Amino acid sequence: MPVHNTDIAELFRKIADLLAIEGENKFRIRAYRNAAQTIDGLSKNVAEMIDRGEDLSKLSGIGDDLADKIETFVDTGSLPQLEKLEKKIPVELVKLMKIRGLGAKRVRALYEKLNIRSVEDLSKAAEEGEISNLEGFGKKTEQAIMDEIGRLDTSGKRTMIFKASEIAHSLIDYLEEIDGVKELVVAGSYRRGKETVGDLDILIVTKRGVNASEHFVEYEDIKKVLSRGESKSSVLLDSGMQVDLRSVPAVSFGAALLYFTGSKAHNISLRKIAQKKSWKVNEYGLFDGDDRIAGRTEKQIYEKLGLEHIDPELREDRGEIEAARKGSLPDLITRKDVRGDLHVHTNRTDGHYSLEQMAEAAKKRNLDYIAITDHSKHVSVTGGLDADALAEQIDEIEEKRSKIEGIDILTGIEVDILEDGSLDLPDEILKKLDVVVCSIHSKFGLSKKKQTERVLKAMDNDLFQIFGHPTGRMIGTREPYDIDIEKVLRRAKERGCFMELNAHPERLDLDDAHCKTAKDMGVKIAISTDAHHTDDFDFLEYGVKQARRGWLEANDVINTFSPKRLRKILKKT
Ligand code: DGT
Ligand code: CA
Ligand code: CA
Ligand code: ZN
Repeated sequence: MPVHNTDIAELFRKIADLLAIEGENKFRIRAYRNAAQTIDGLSKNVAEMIDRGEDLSKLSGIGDDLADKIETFVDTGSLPQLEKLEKKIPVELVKLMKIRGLGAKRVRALYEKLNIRSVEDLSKAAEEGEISNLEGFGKKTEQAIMDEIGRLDTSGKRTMIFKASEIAHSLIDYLEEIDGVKELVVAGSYRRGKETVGDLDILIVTKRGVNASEHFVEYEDIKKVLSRGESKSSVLLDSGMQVDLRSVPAVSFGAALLYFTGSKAHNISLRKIAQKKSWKVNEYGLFDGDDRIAGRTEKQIYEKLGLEHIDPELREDRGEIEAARKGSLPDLITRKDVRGDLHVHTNRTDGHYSLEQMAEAAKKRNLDYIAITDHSKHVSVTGGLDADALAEQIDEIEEKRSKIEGIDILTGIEVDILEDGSLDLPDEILKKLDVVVCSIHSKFGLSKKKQTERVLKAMDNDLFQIFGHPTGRMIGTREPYDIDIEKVLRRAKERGCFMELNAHPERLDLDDAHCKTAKDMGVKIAISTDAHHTDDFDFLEYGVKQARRGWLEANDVINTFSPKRLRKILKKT
């Protein structure tokens, strides 16, 4: 197994934590933490640097001693020093240090006085009121610990956006019943359209005298109320998702929305701009001394800071602030710009509906065209089509095309890219199609070099149009295969190929960062649903969100084009 930089950084953090619990001197502890930070920030793989004989002790914060330790760890997968520490101190204690409000000293006191070794021990002791009896801990600390444990329950577990969206919609419907609601918005990563969401951050503005919290904590899907108060309450839902509800006054609504939408990095950059003008920005407003100079809307605040309004999906501190200052923000694609879907399956392979049913469903979603792209024979479990079966399907489409009104049906295939980079069907049949999506469905384990070459070679075929779900990842369940996307993008640019942004919420592949890279390199994207079911066309919403996070405009996305323009750019020969 290759050692990743994150493994080494984590190792050093663990040692630092254990040393802290042991009561080691703070300089030694800091040395490990600094080293972890250095390694986290490196753009090169440390194990590979060792292979090349590079001197690690040249890195900032890494002396000879730590350089030796890294080599030992990379060579053997363990470190004697860590093993020794682990014998003295239960490693689970390190987890306790992650609980906000518990430093090394307190963790040690809890261990020595109450024999608390794990989060479970801690939770039990807190509930039984043992902690508030300890010297240096009070009732308040005990309550804070209980709240944090509730939070810990859910941390690490992220919810996919479509699930989060379902949860958020029901909750919003429920909260809208409150009398006197003036504003109700889900902020946080959800509003930024991230592919997964940690928790939901809801903001509410109501008429004076309304206590929204009271209603909130009565929601039926609540497993546990973590805290309740008039301005802020937190609950844990049965689904495991945490929700924070904050009541804010209308004069601060824009400021609160900006603050709780984040991202944190974006907020920090805004704060710096305010500071340069000797102003202060927080969740209550933008202040010049004690004067609130903006706060009601986000736009006001951006304006005062000399910035154009920035769409939530861009707020990741990836250059959007600079662009907003210069007036060069992208005009982000919207769902309305999307006119067609270029990756659709039918019951000829593993889809569940007929061509007509899929066409009807697409029409209902205001699409002007779809391409039927069933699997090719290599994916035999789906009943993938061979050349004859595909020829039959082409005939079927041509025959039915005139009968299905109001939507244009393109012929197509999702053809497998075989291990040697050839396509699973002969050129003669591929040539007859409007749309050729090429995908990998086998041999995910190839080395990065081989996997990349497989795709580059496939792109040499003039009939290769769109690279389907380019990294093969499934969020939370399957890592992407090892592939050099930048190389692939460069070849796509040279060869006039397009990249898919597969809108299936478990894929969202390409991801946001790769979409931006593609755009910067001048490679266009197809946002496709990979629909197997009539409802799947609704996935377009998530694809568009991801595209917006990747700075894409309508013109960067080929399925915003008219059928005529699309047919023209798809033809290379
Ligand atoms: P998540 O829930 O993990 O998917 O991600 P977010 O972005 O929703 O983060 P969350 O729920 O911890 O906080 C919501 C927003 O509140 C976050 O995007 C920015 C803001 N925020 C939270 N903590 C801080 C902080 O320490 N400093 C600043 N400047 N902003 C913060
Ligand atoms: Ca959140
Ligand atoms: Ca939150
Ligand atoms: Zn596929």
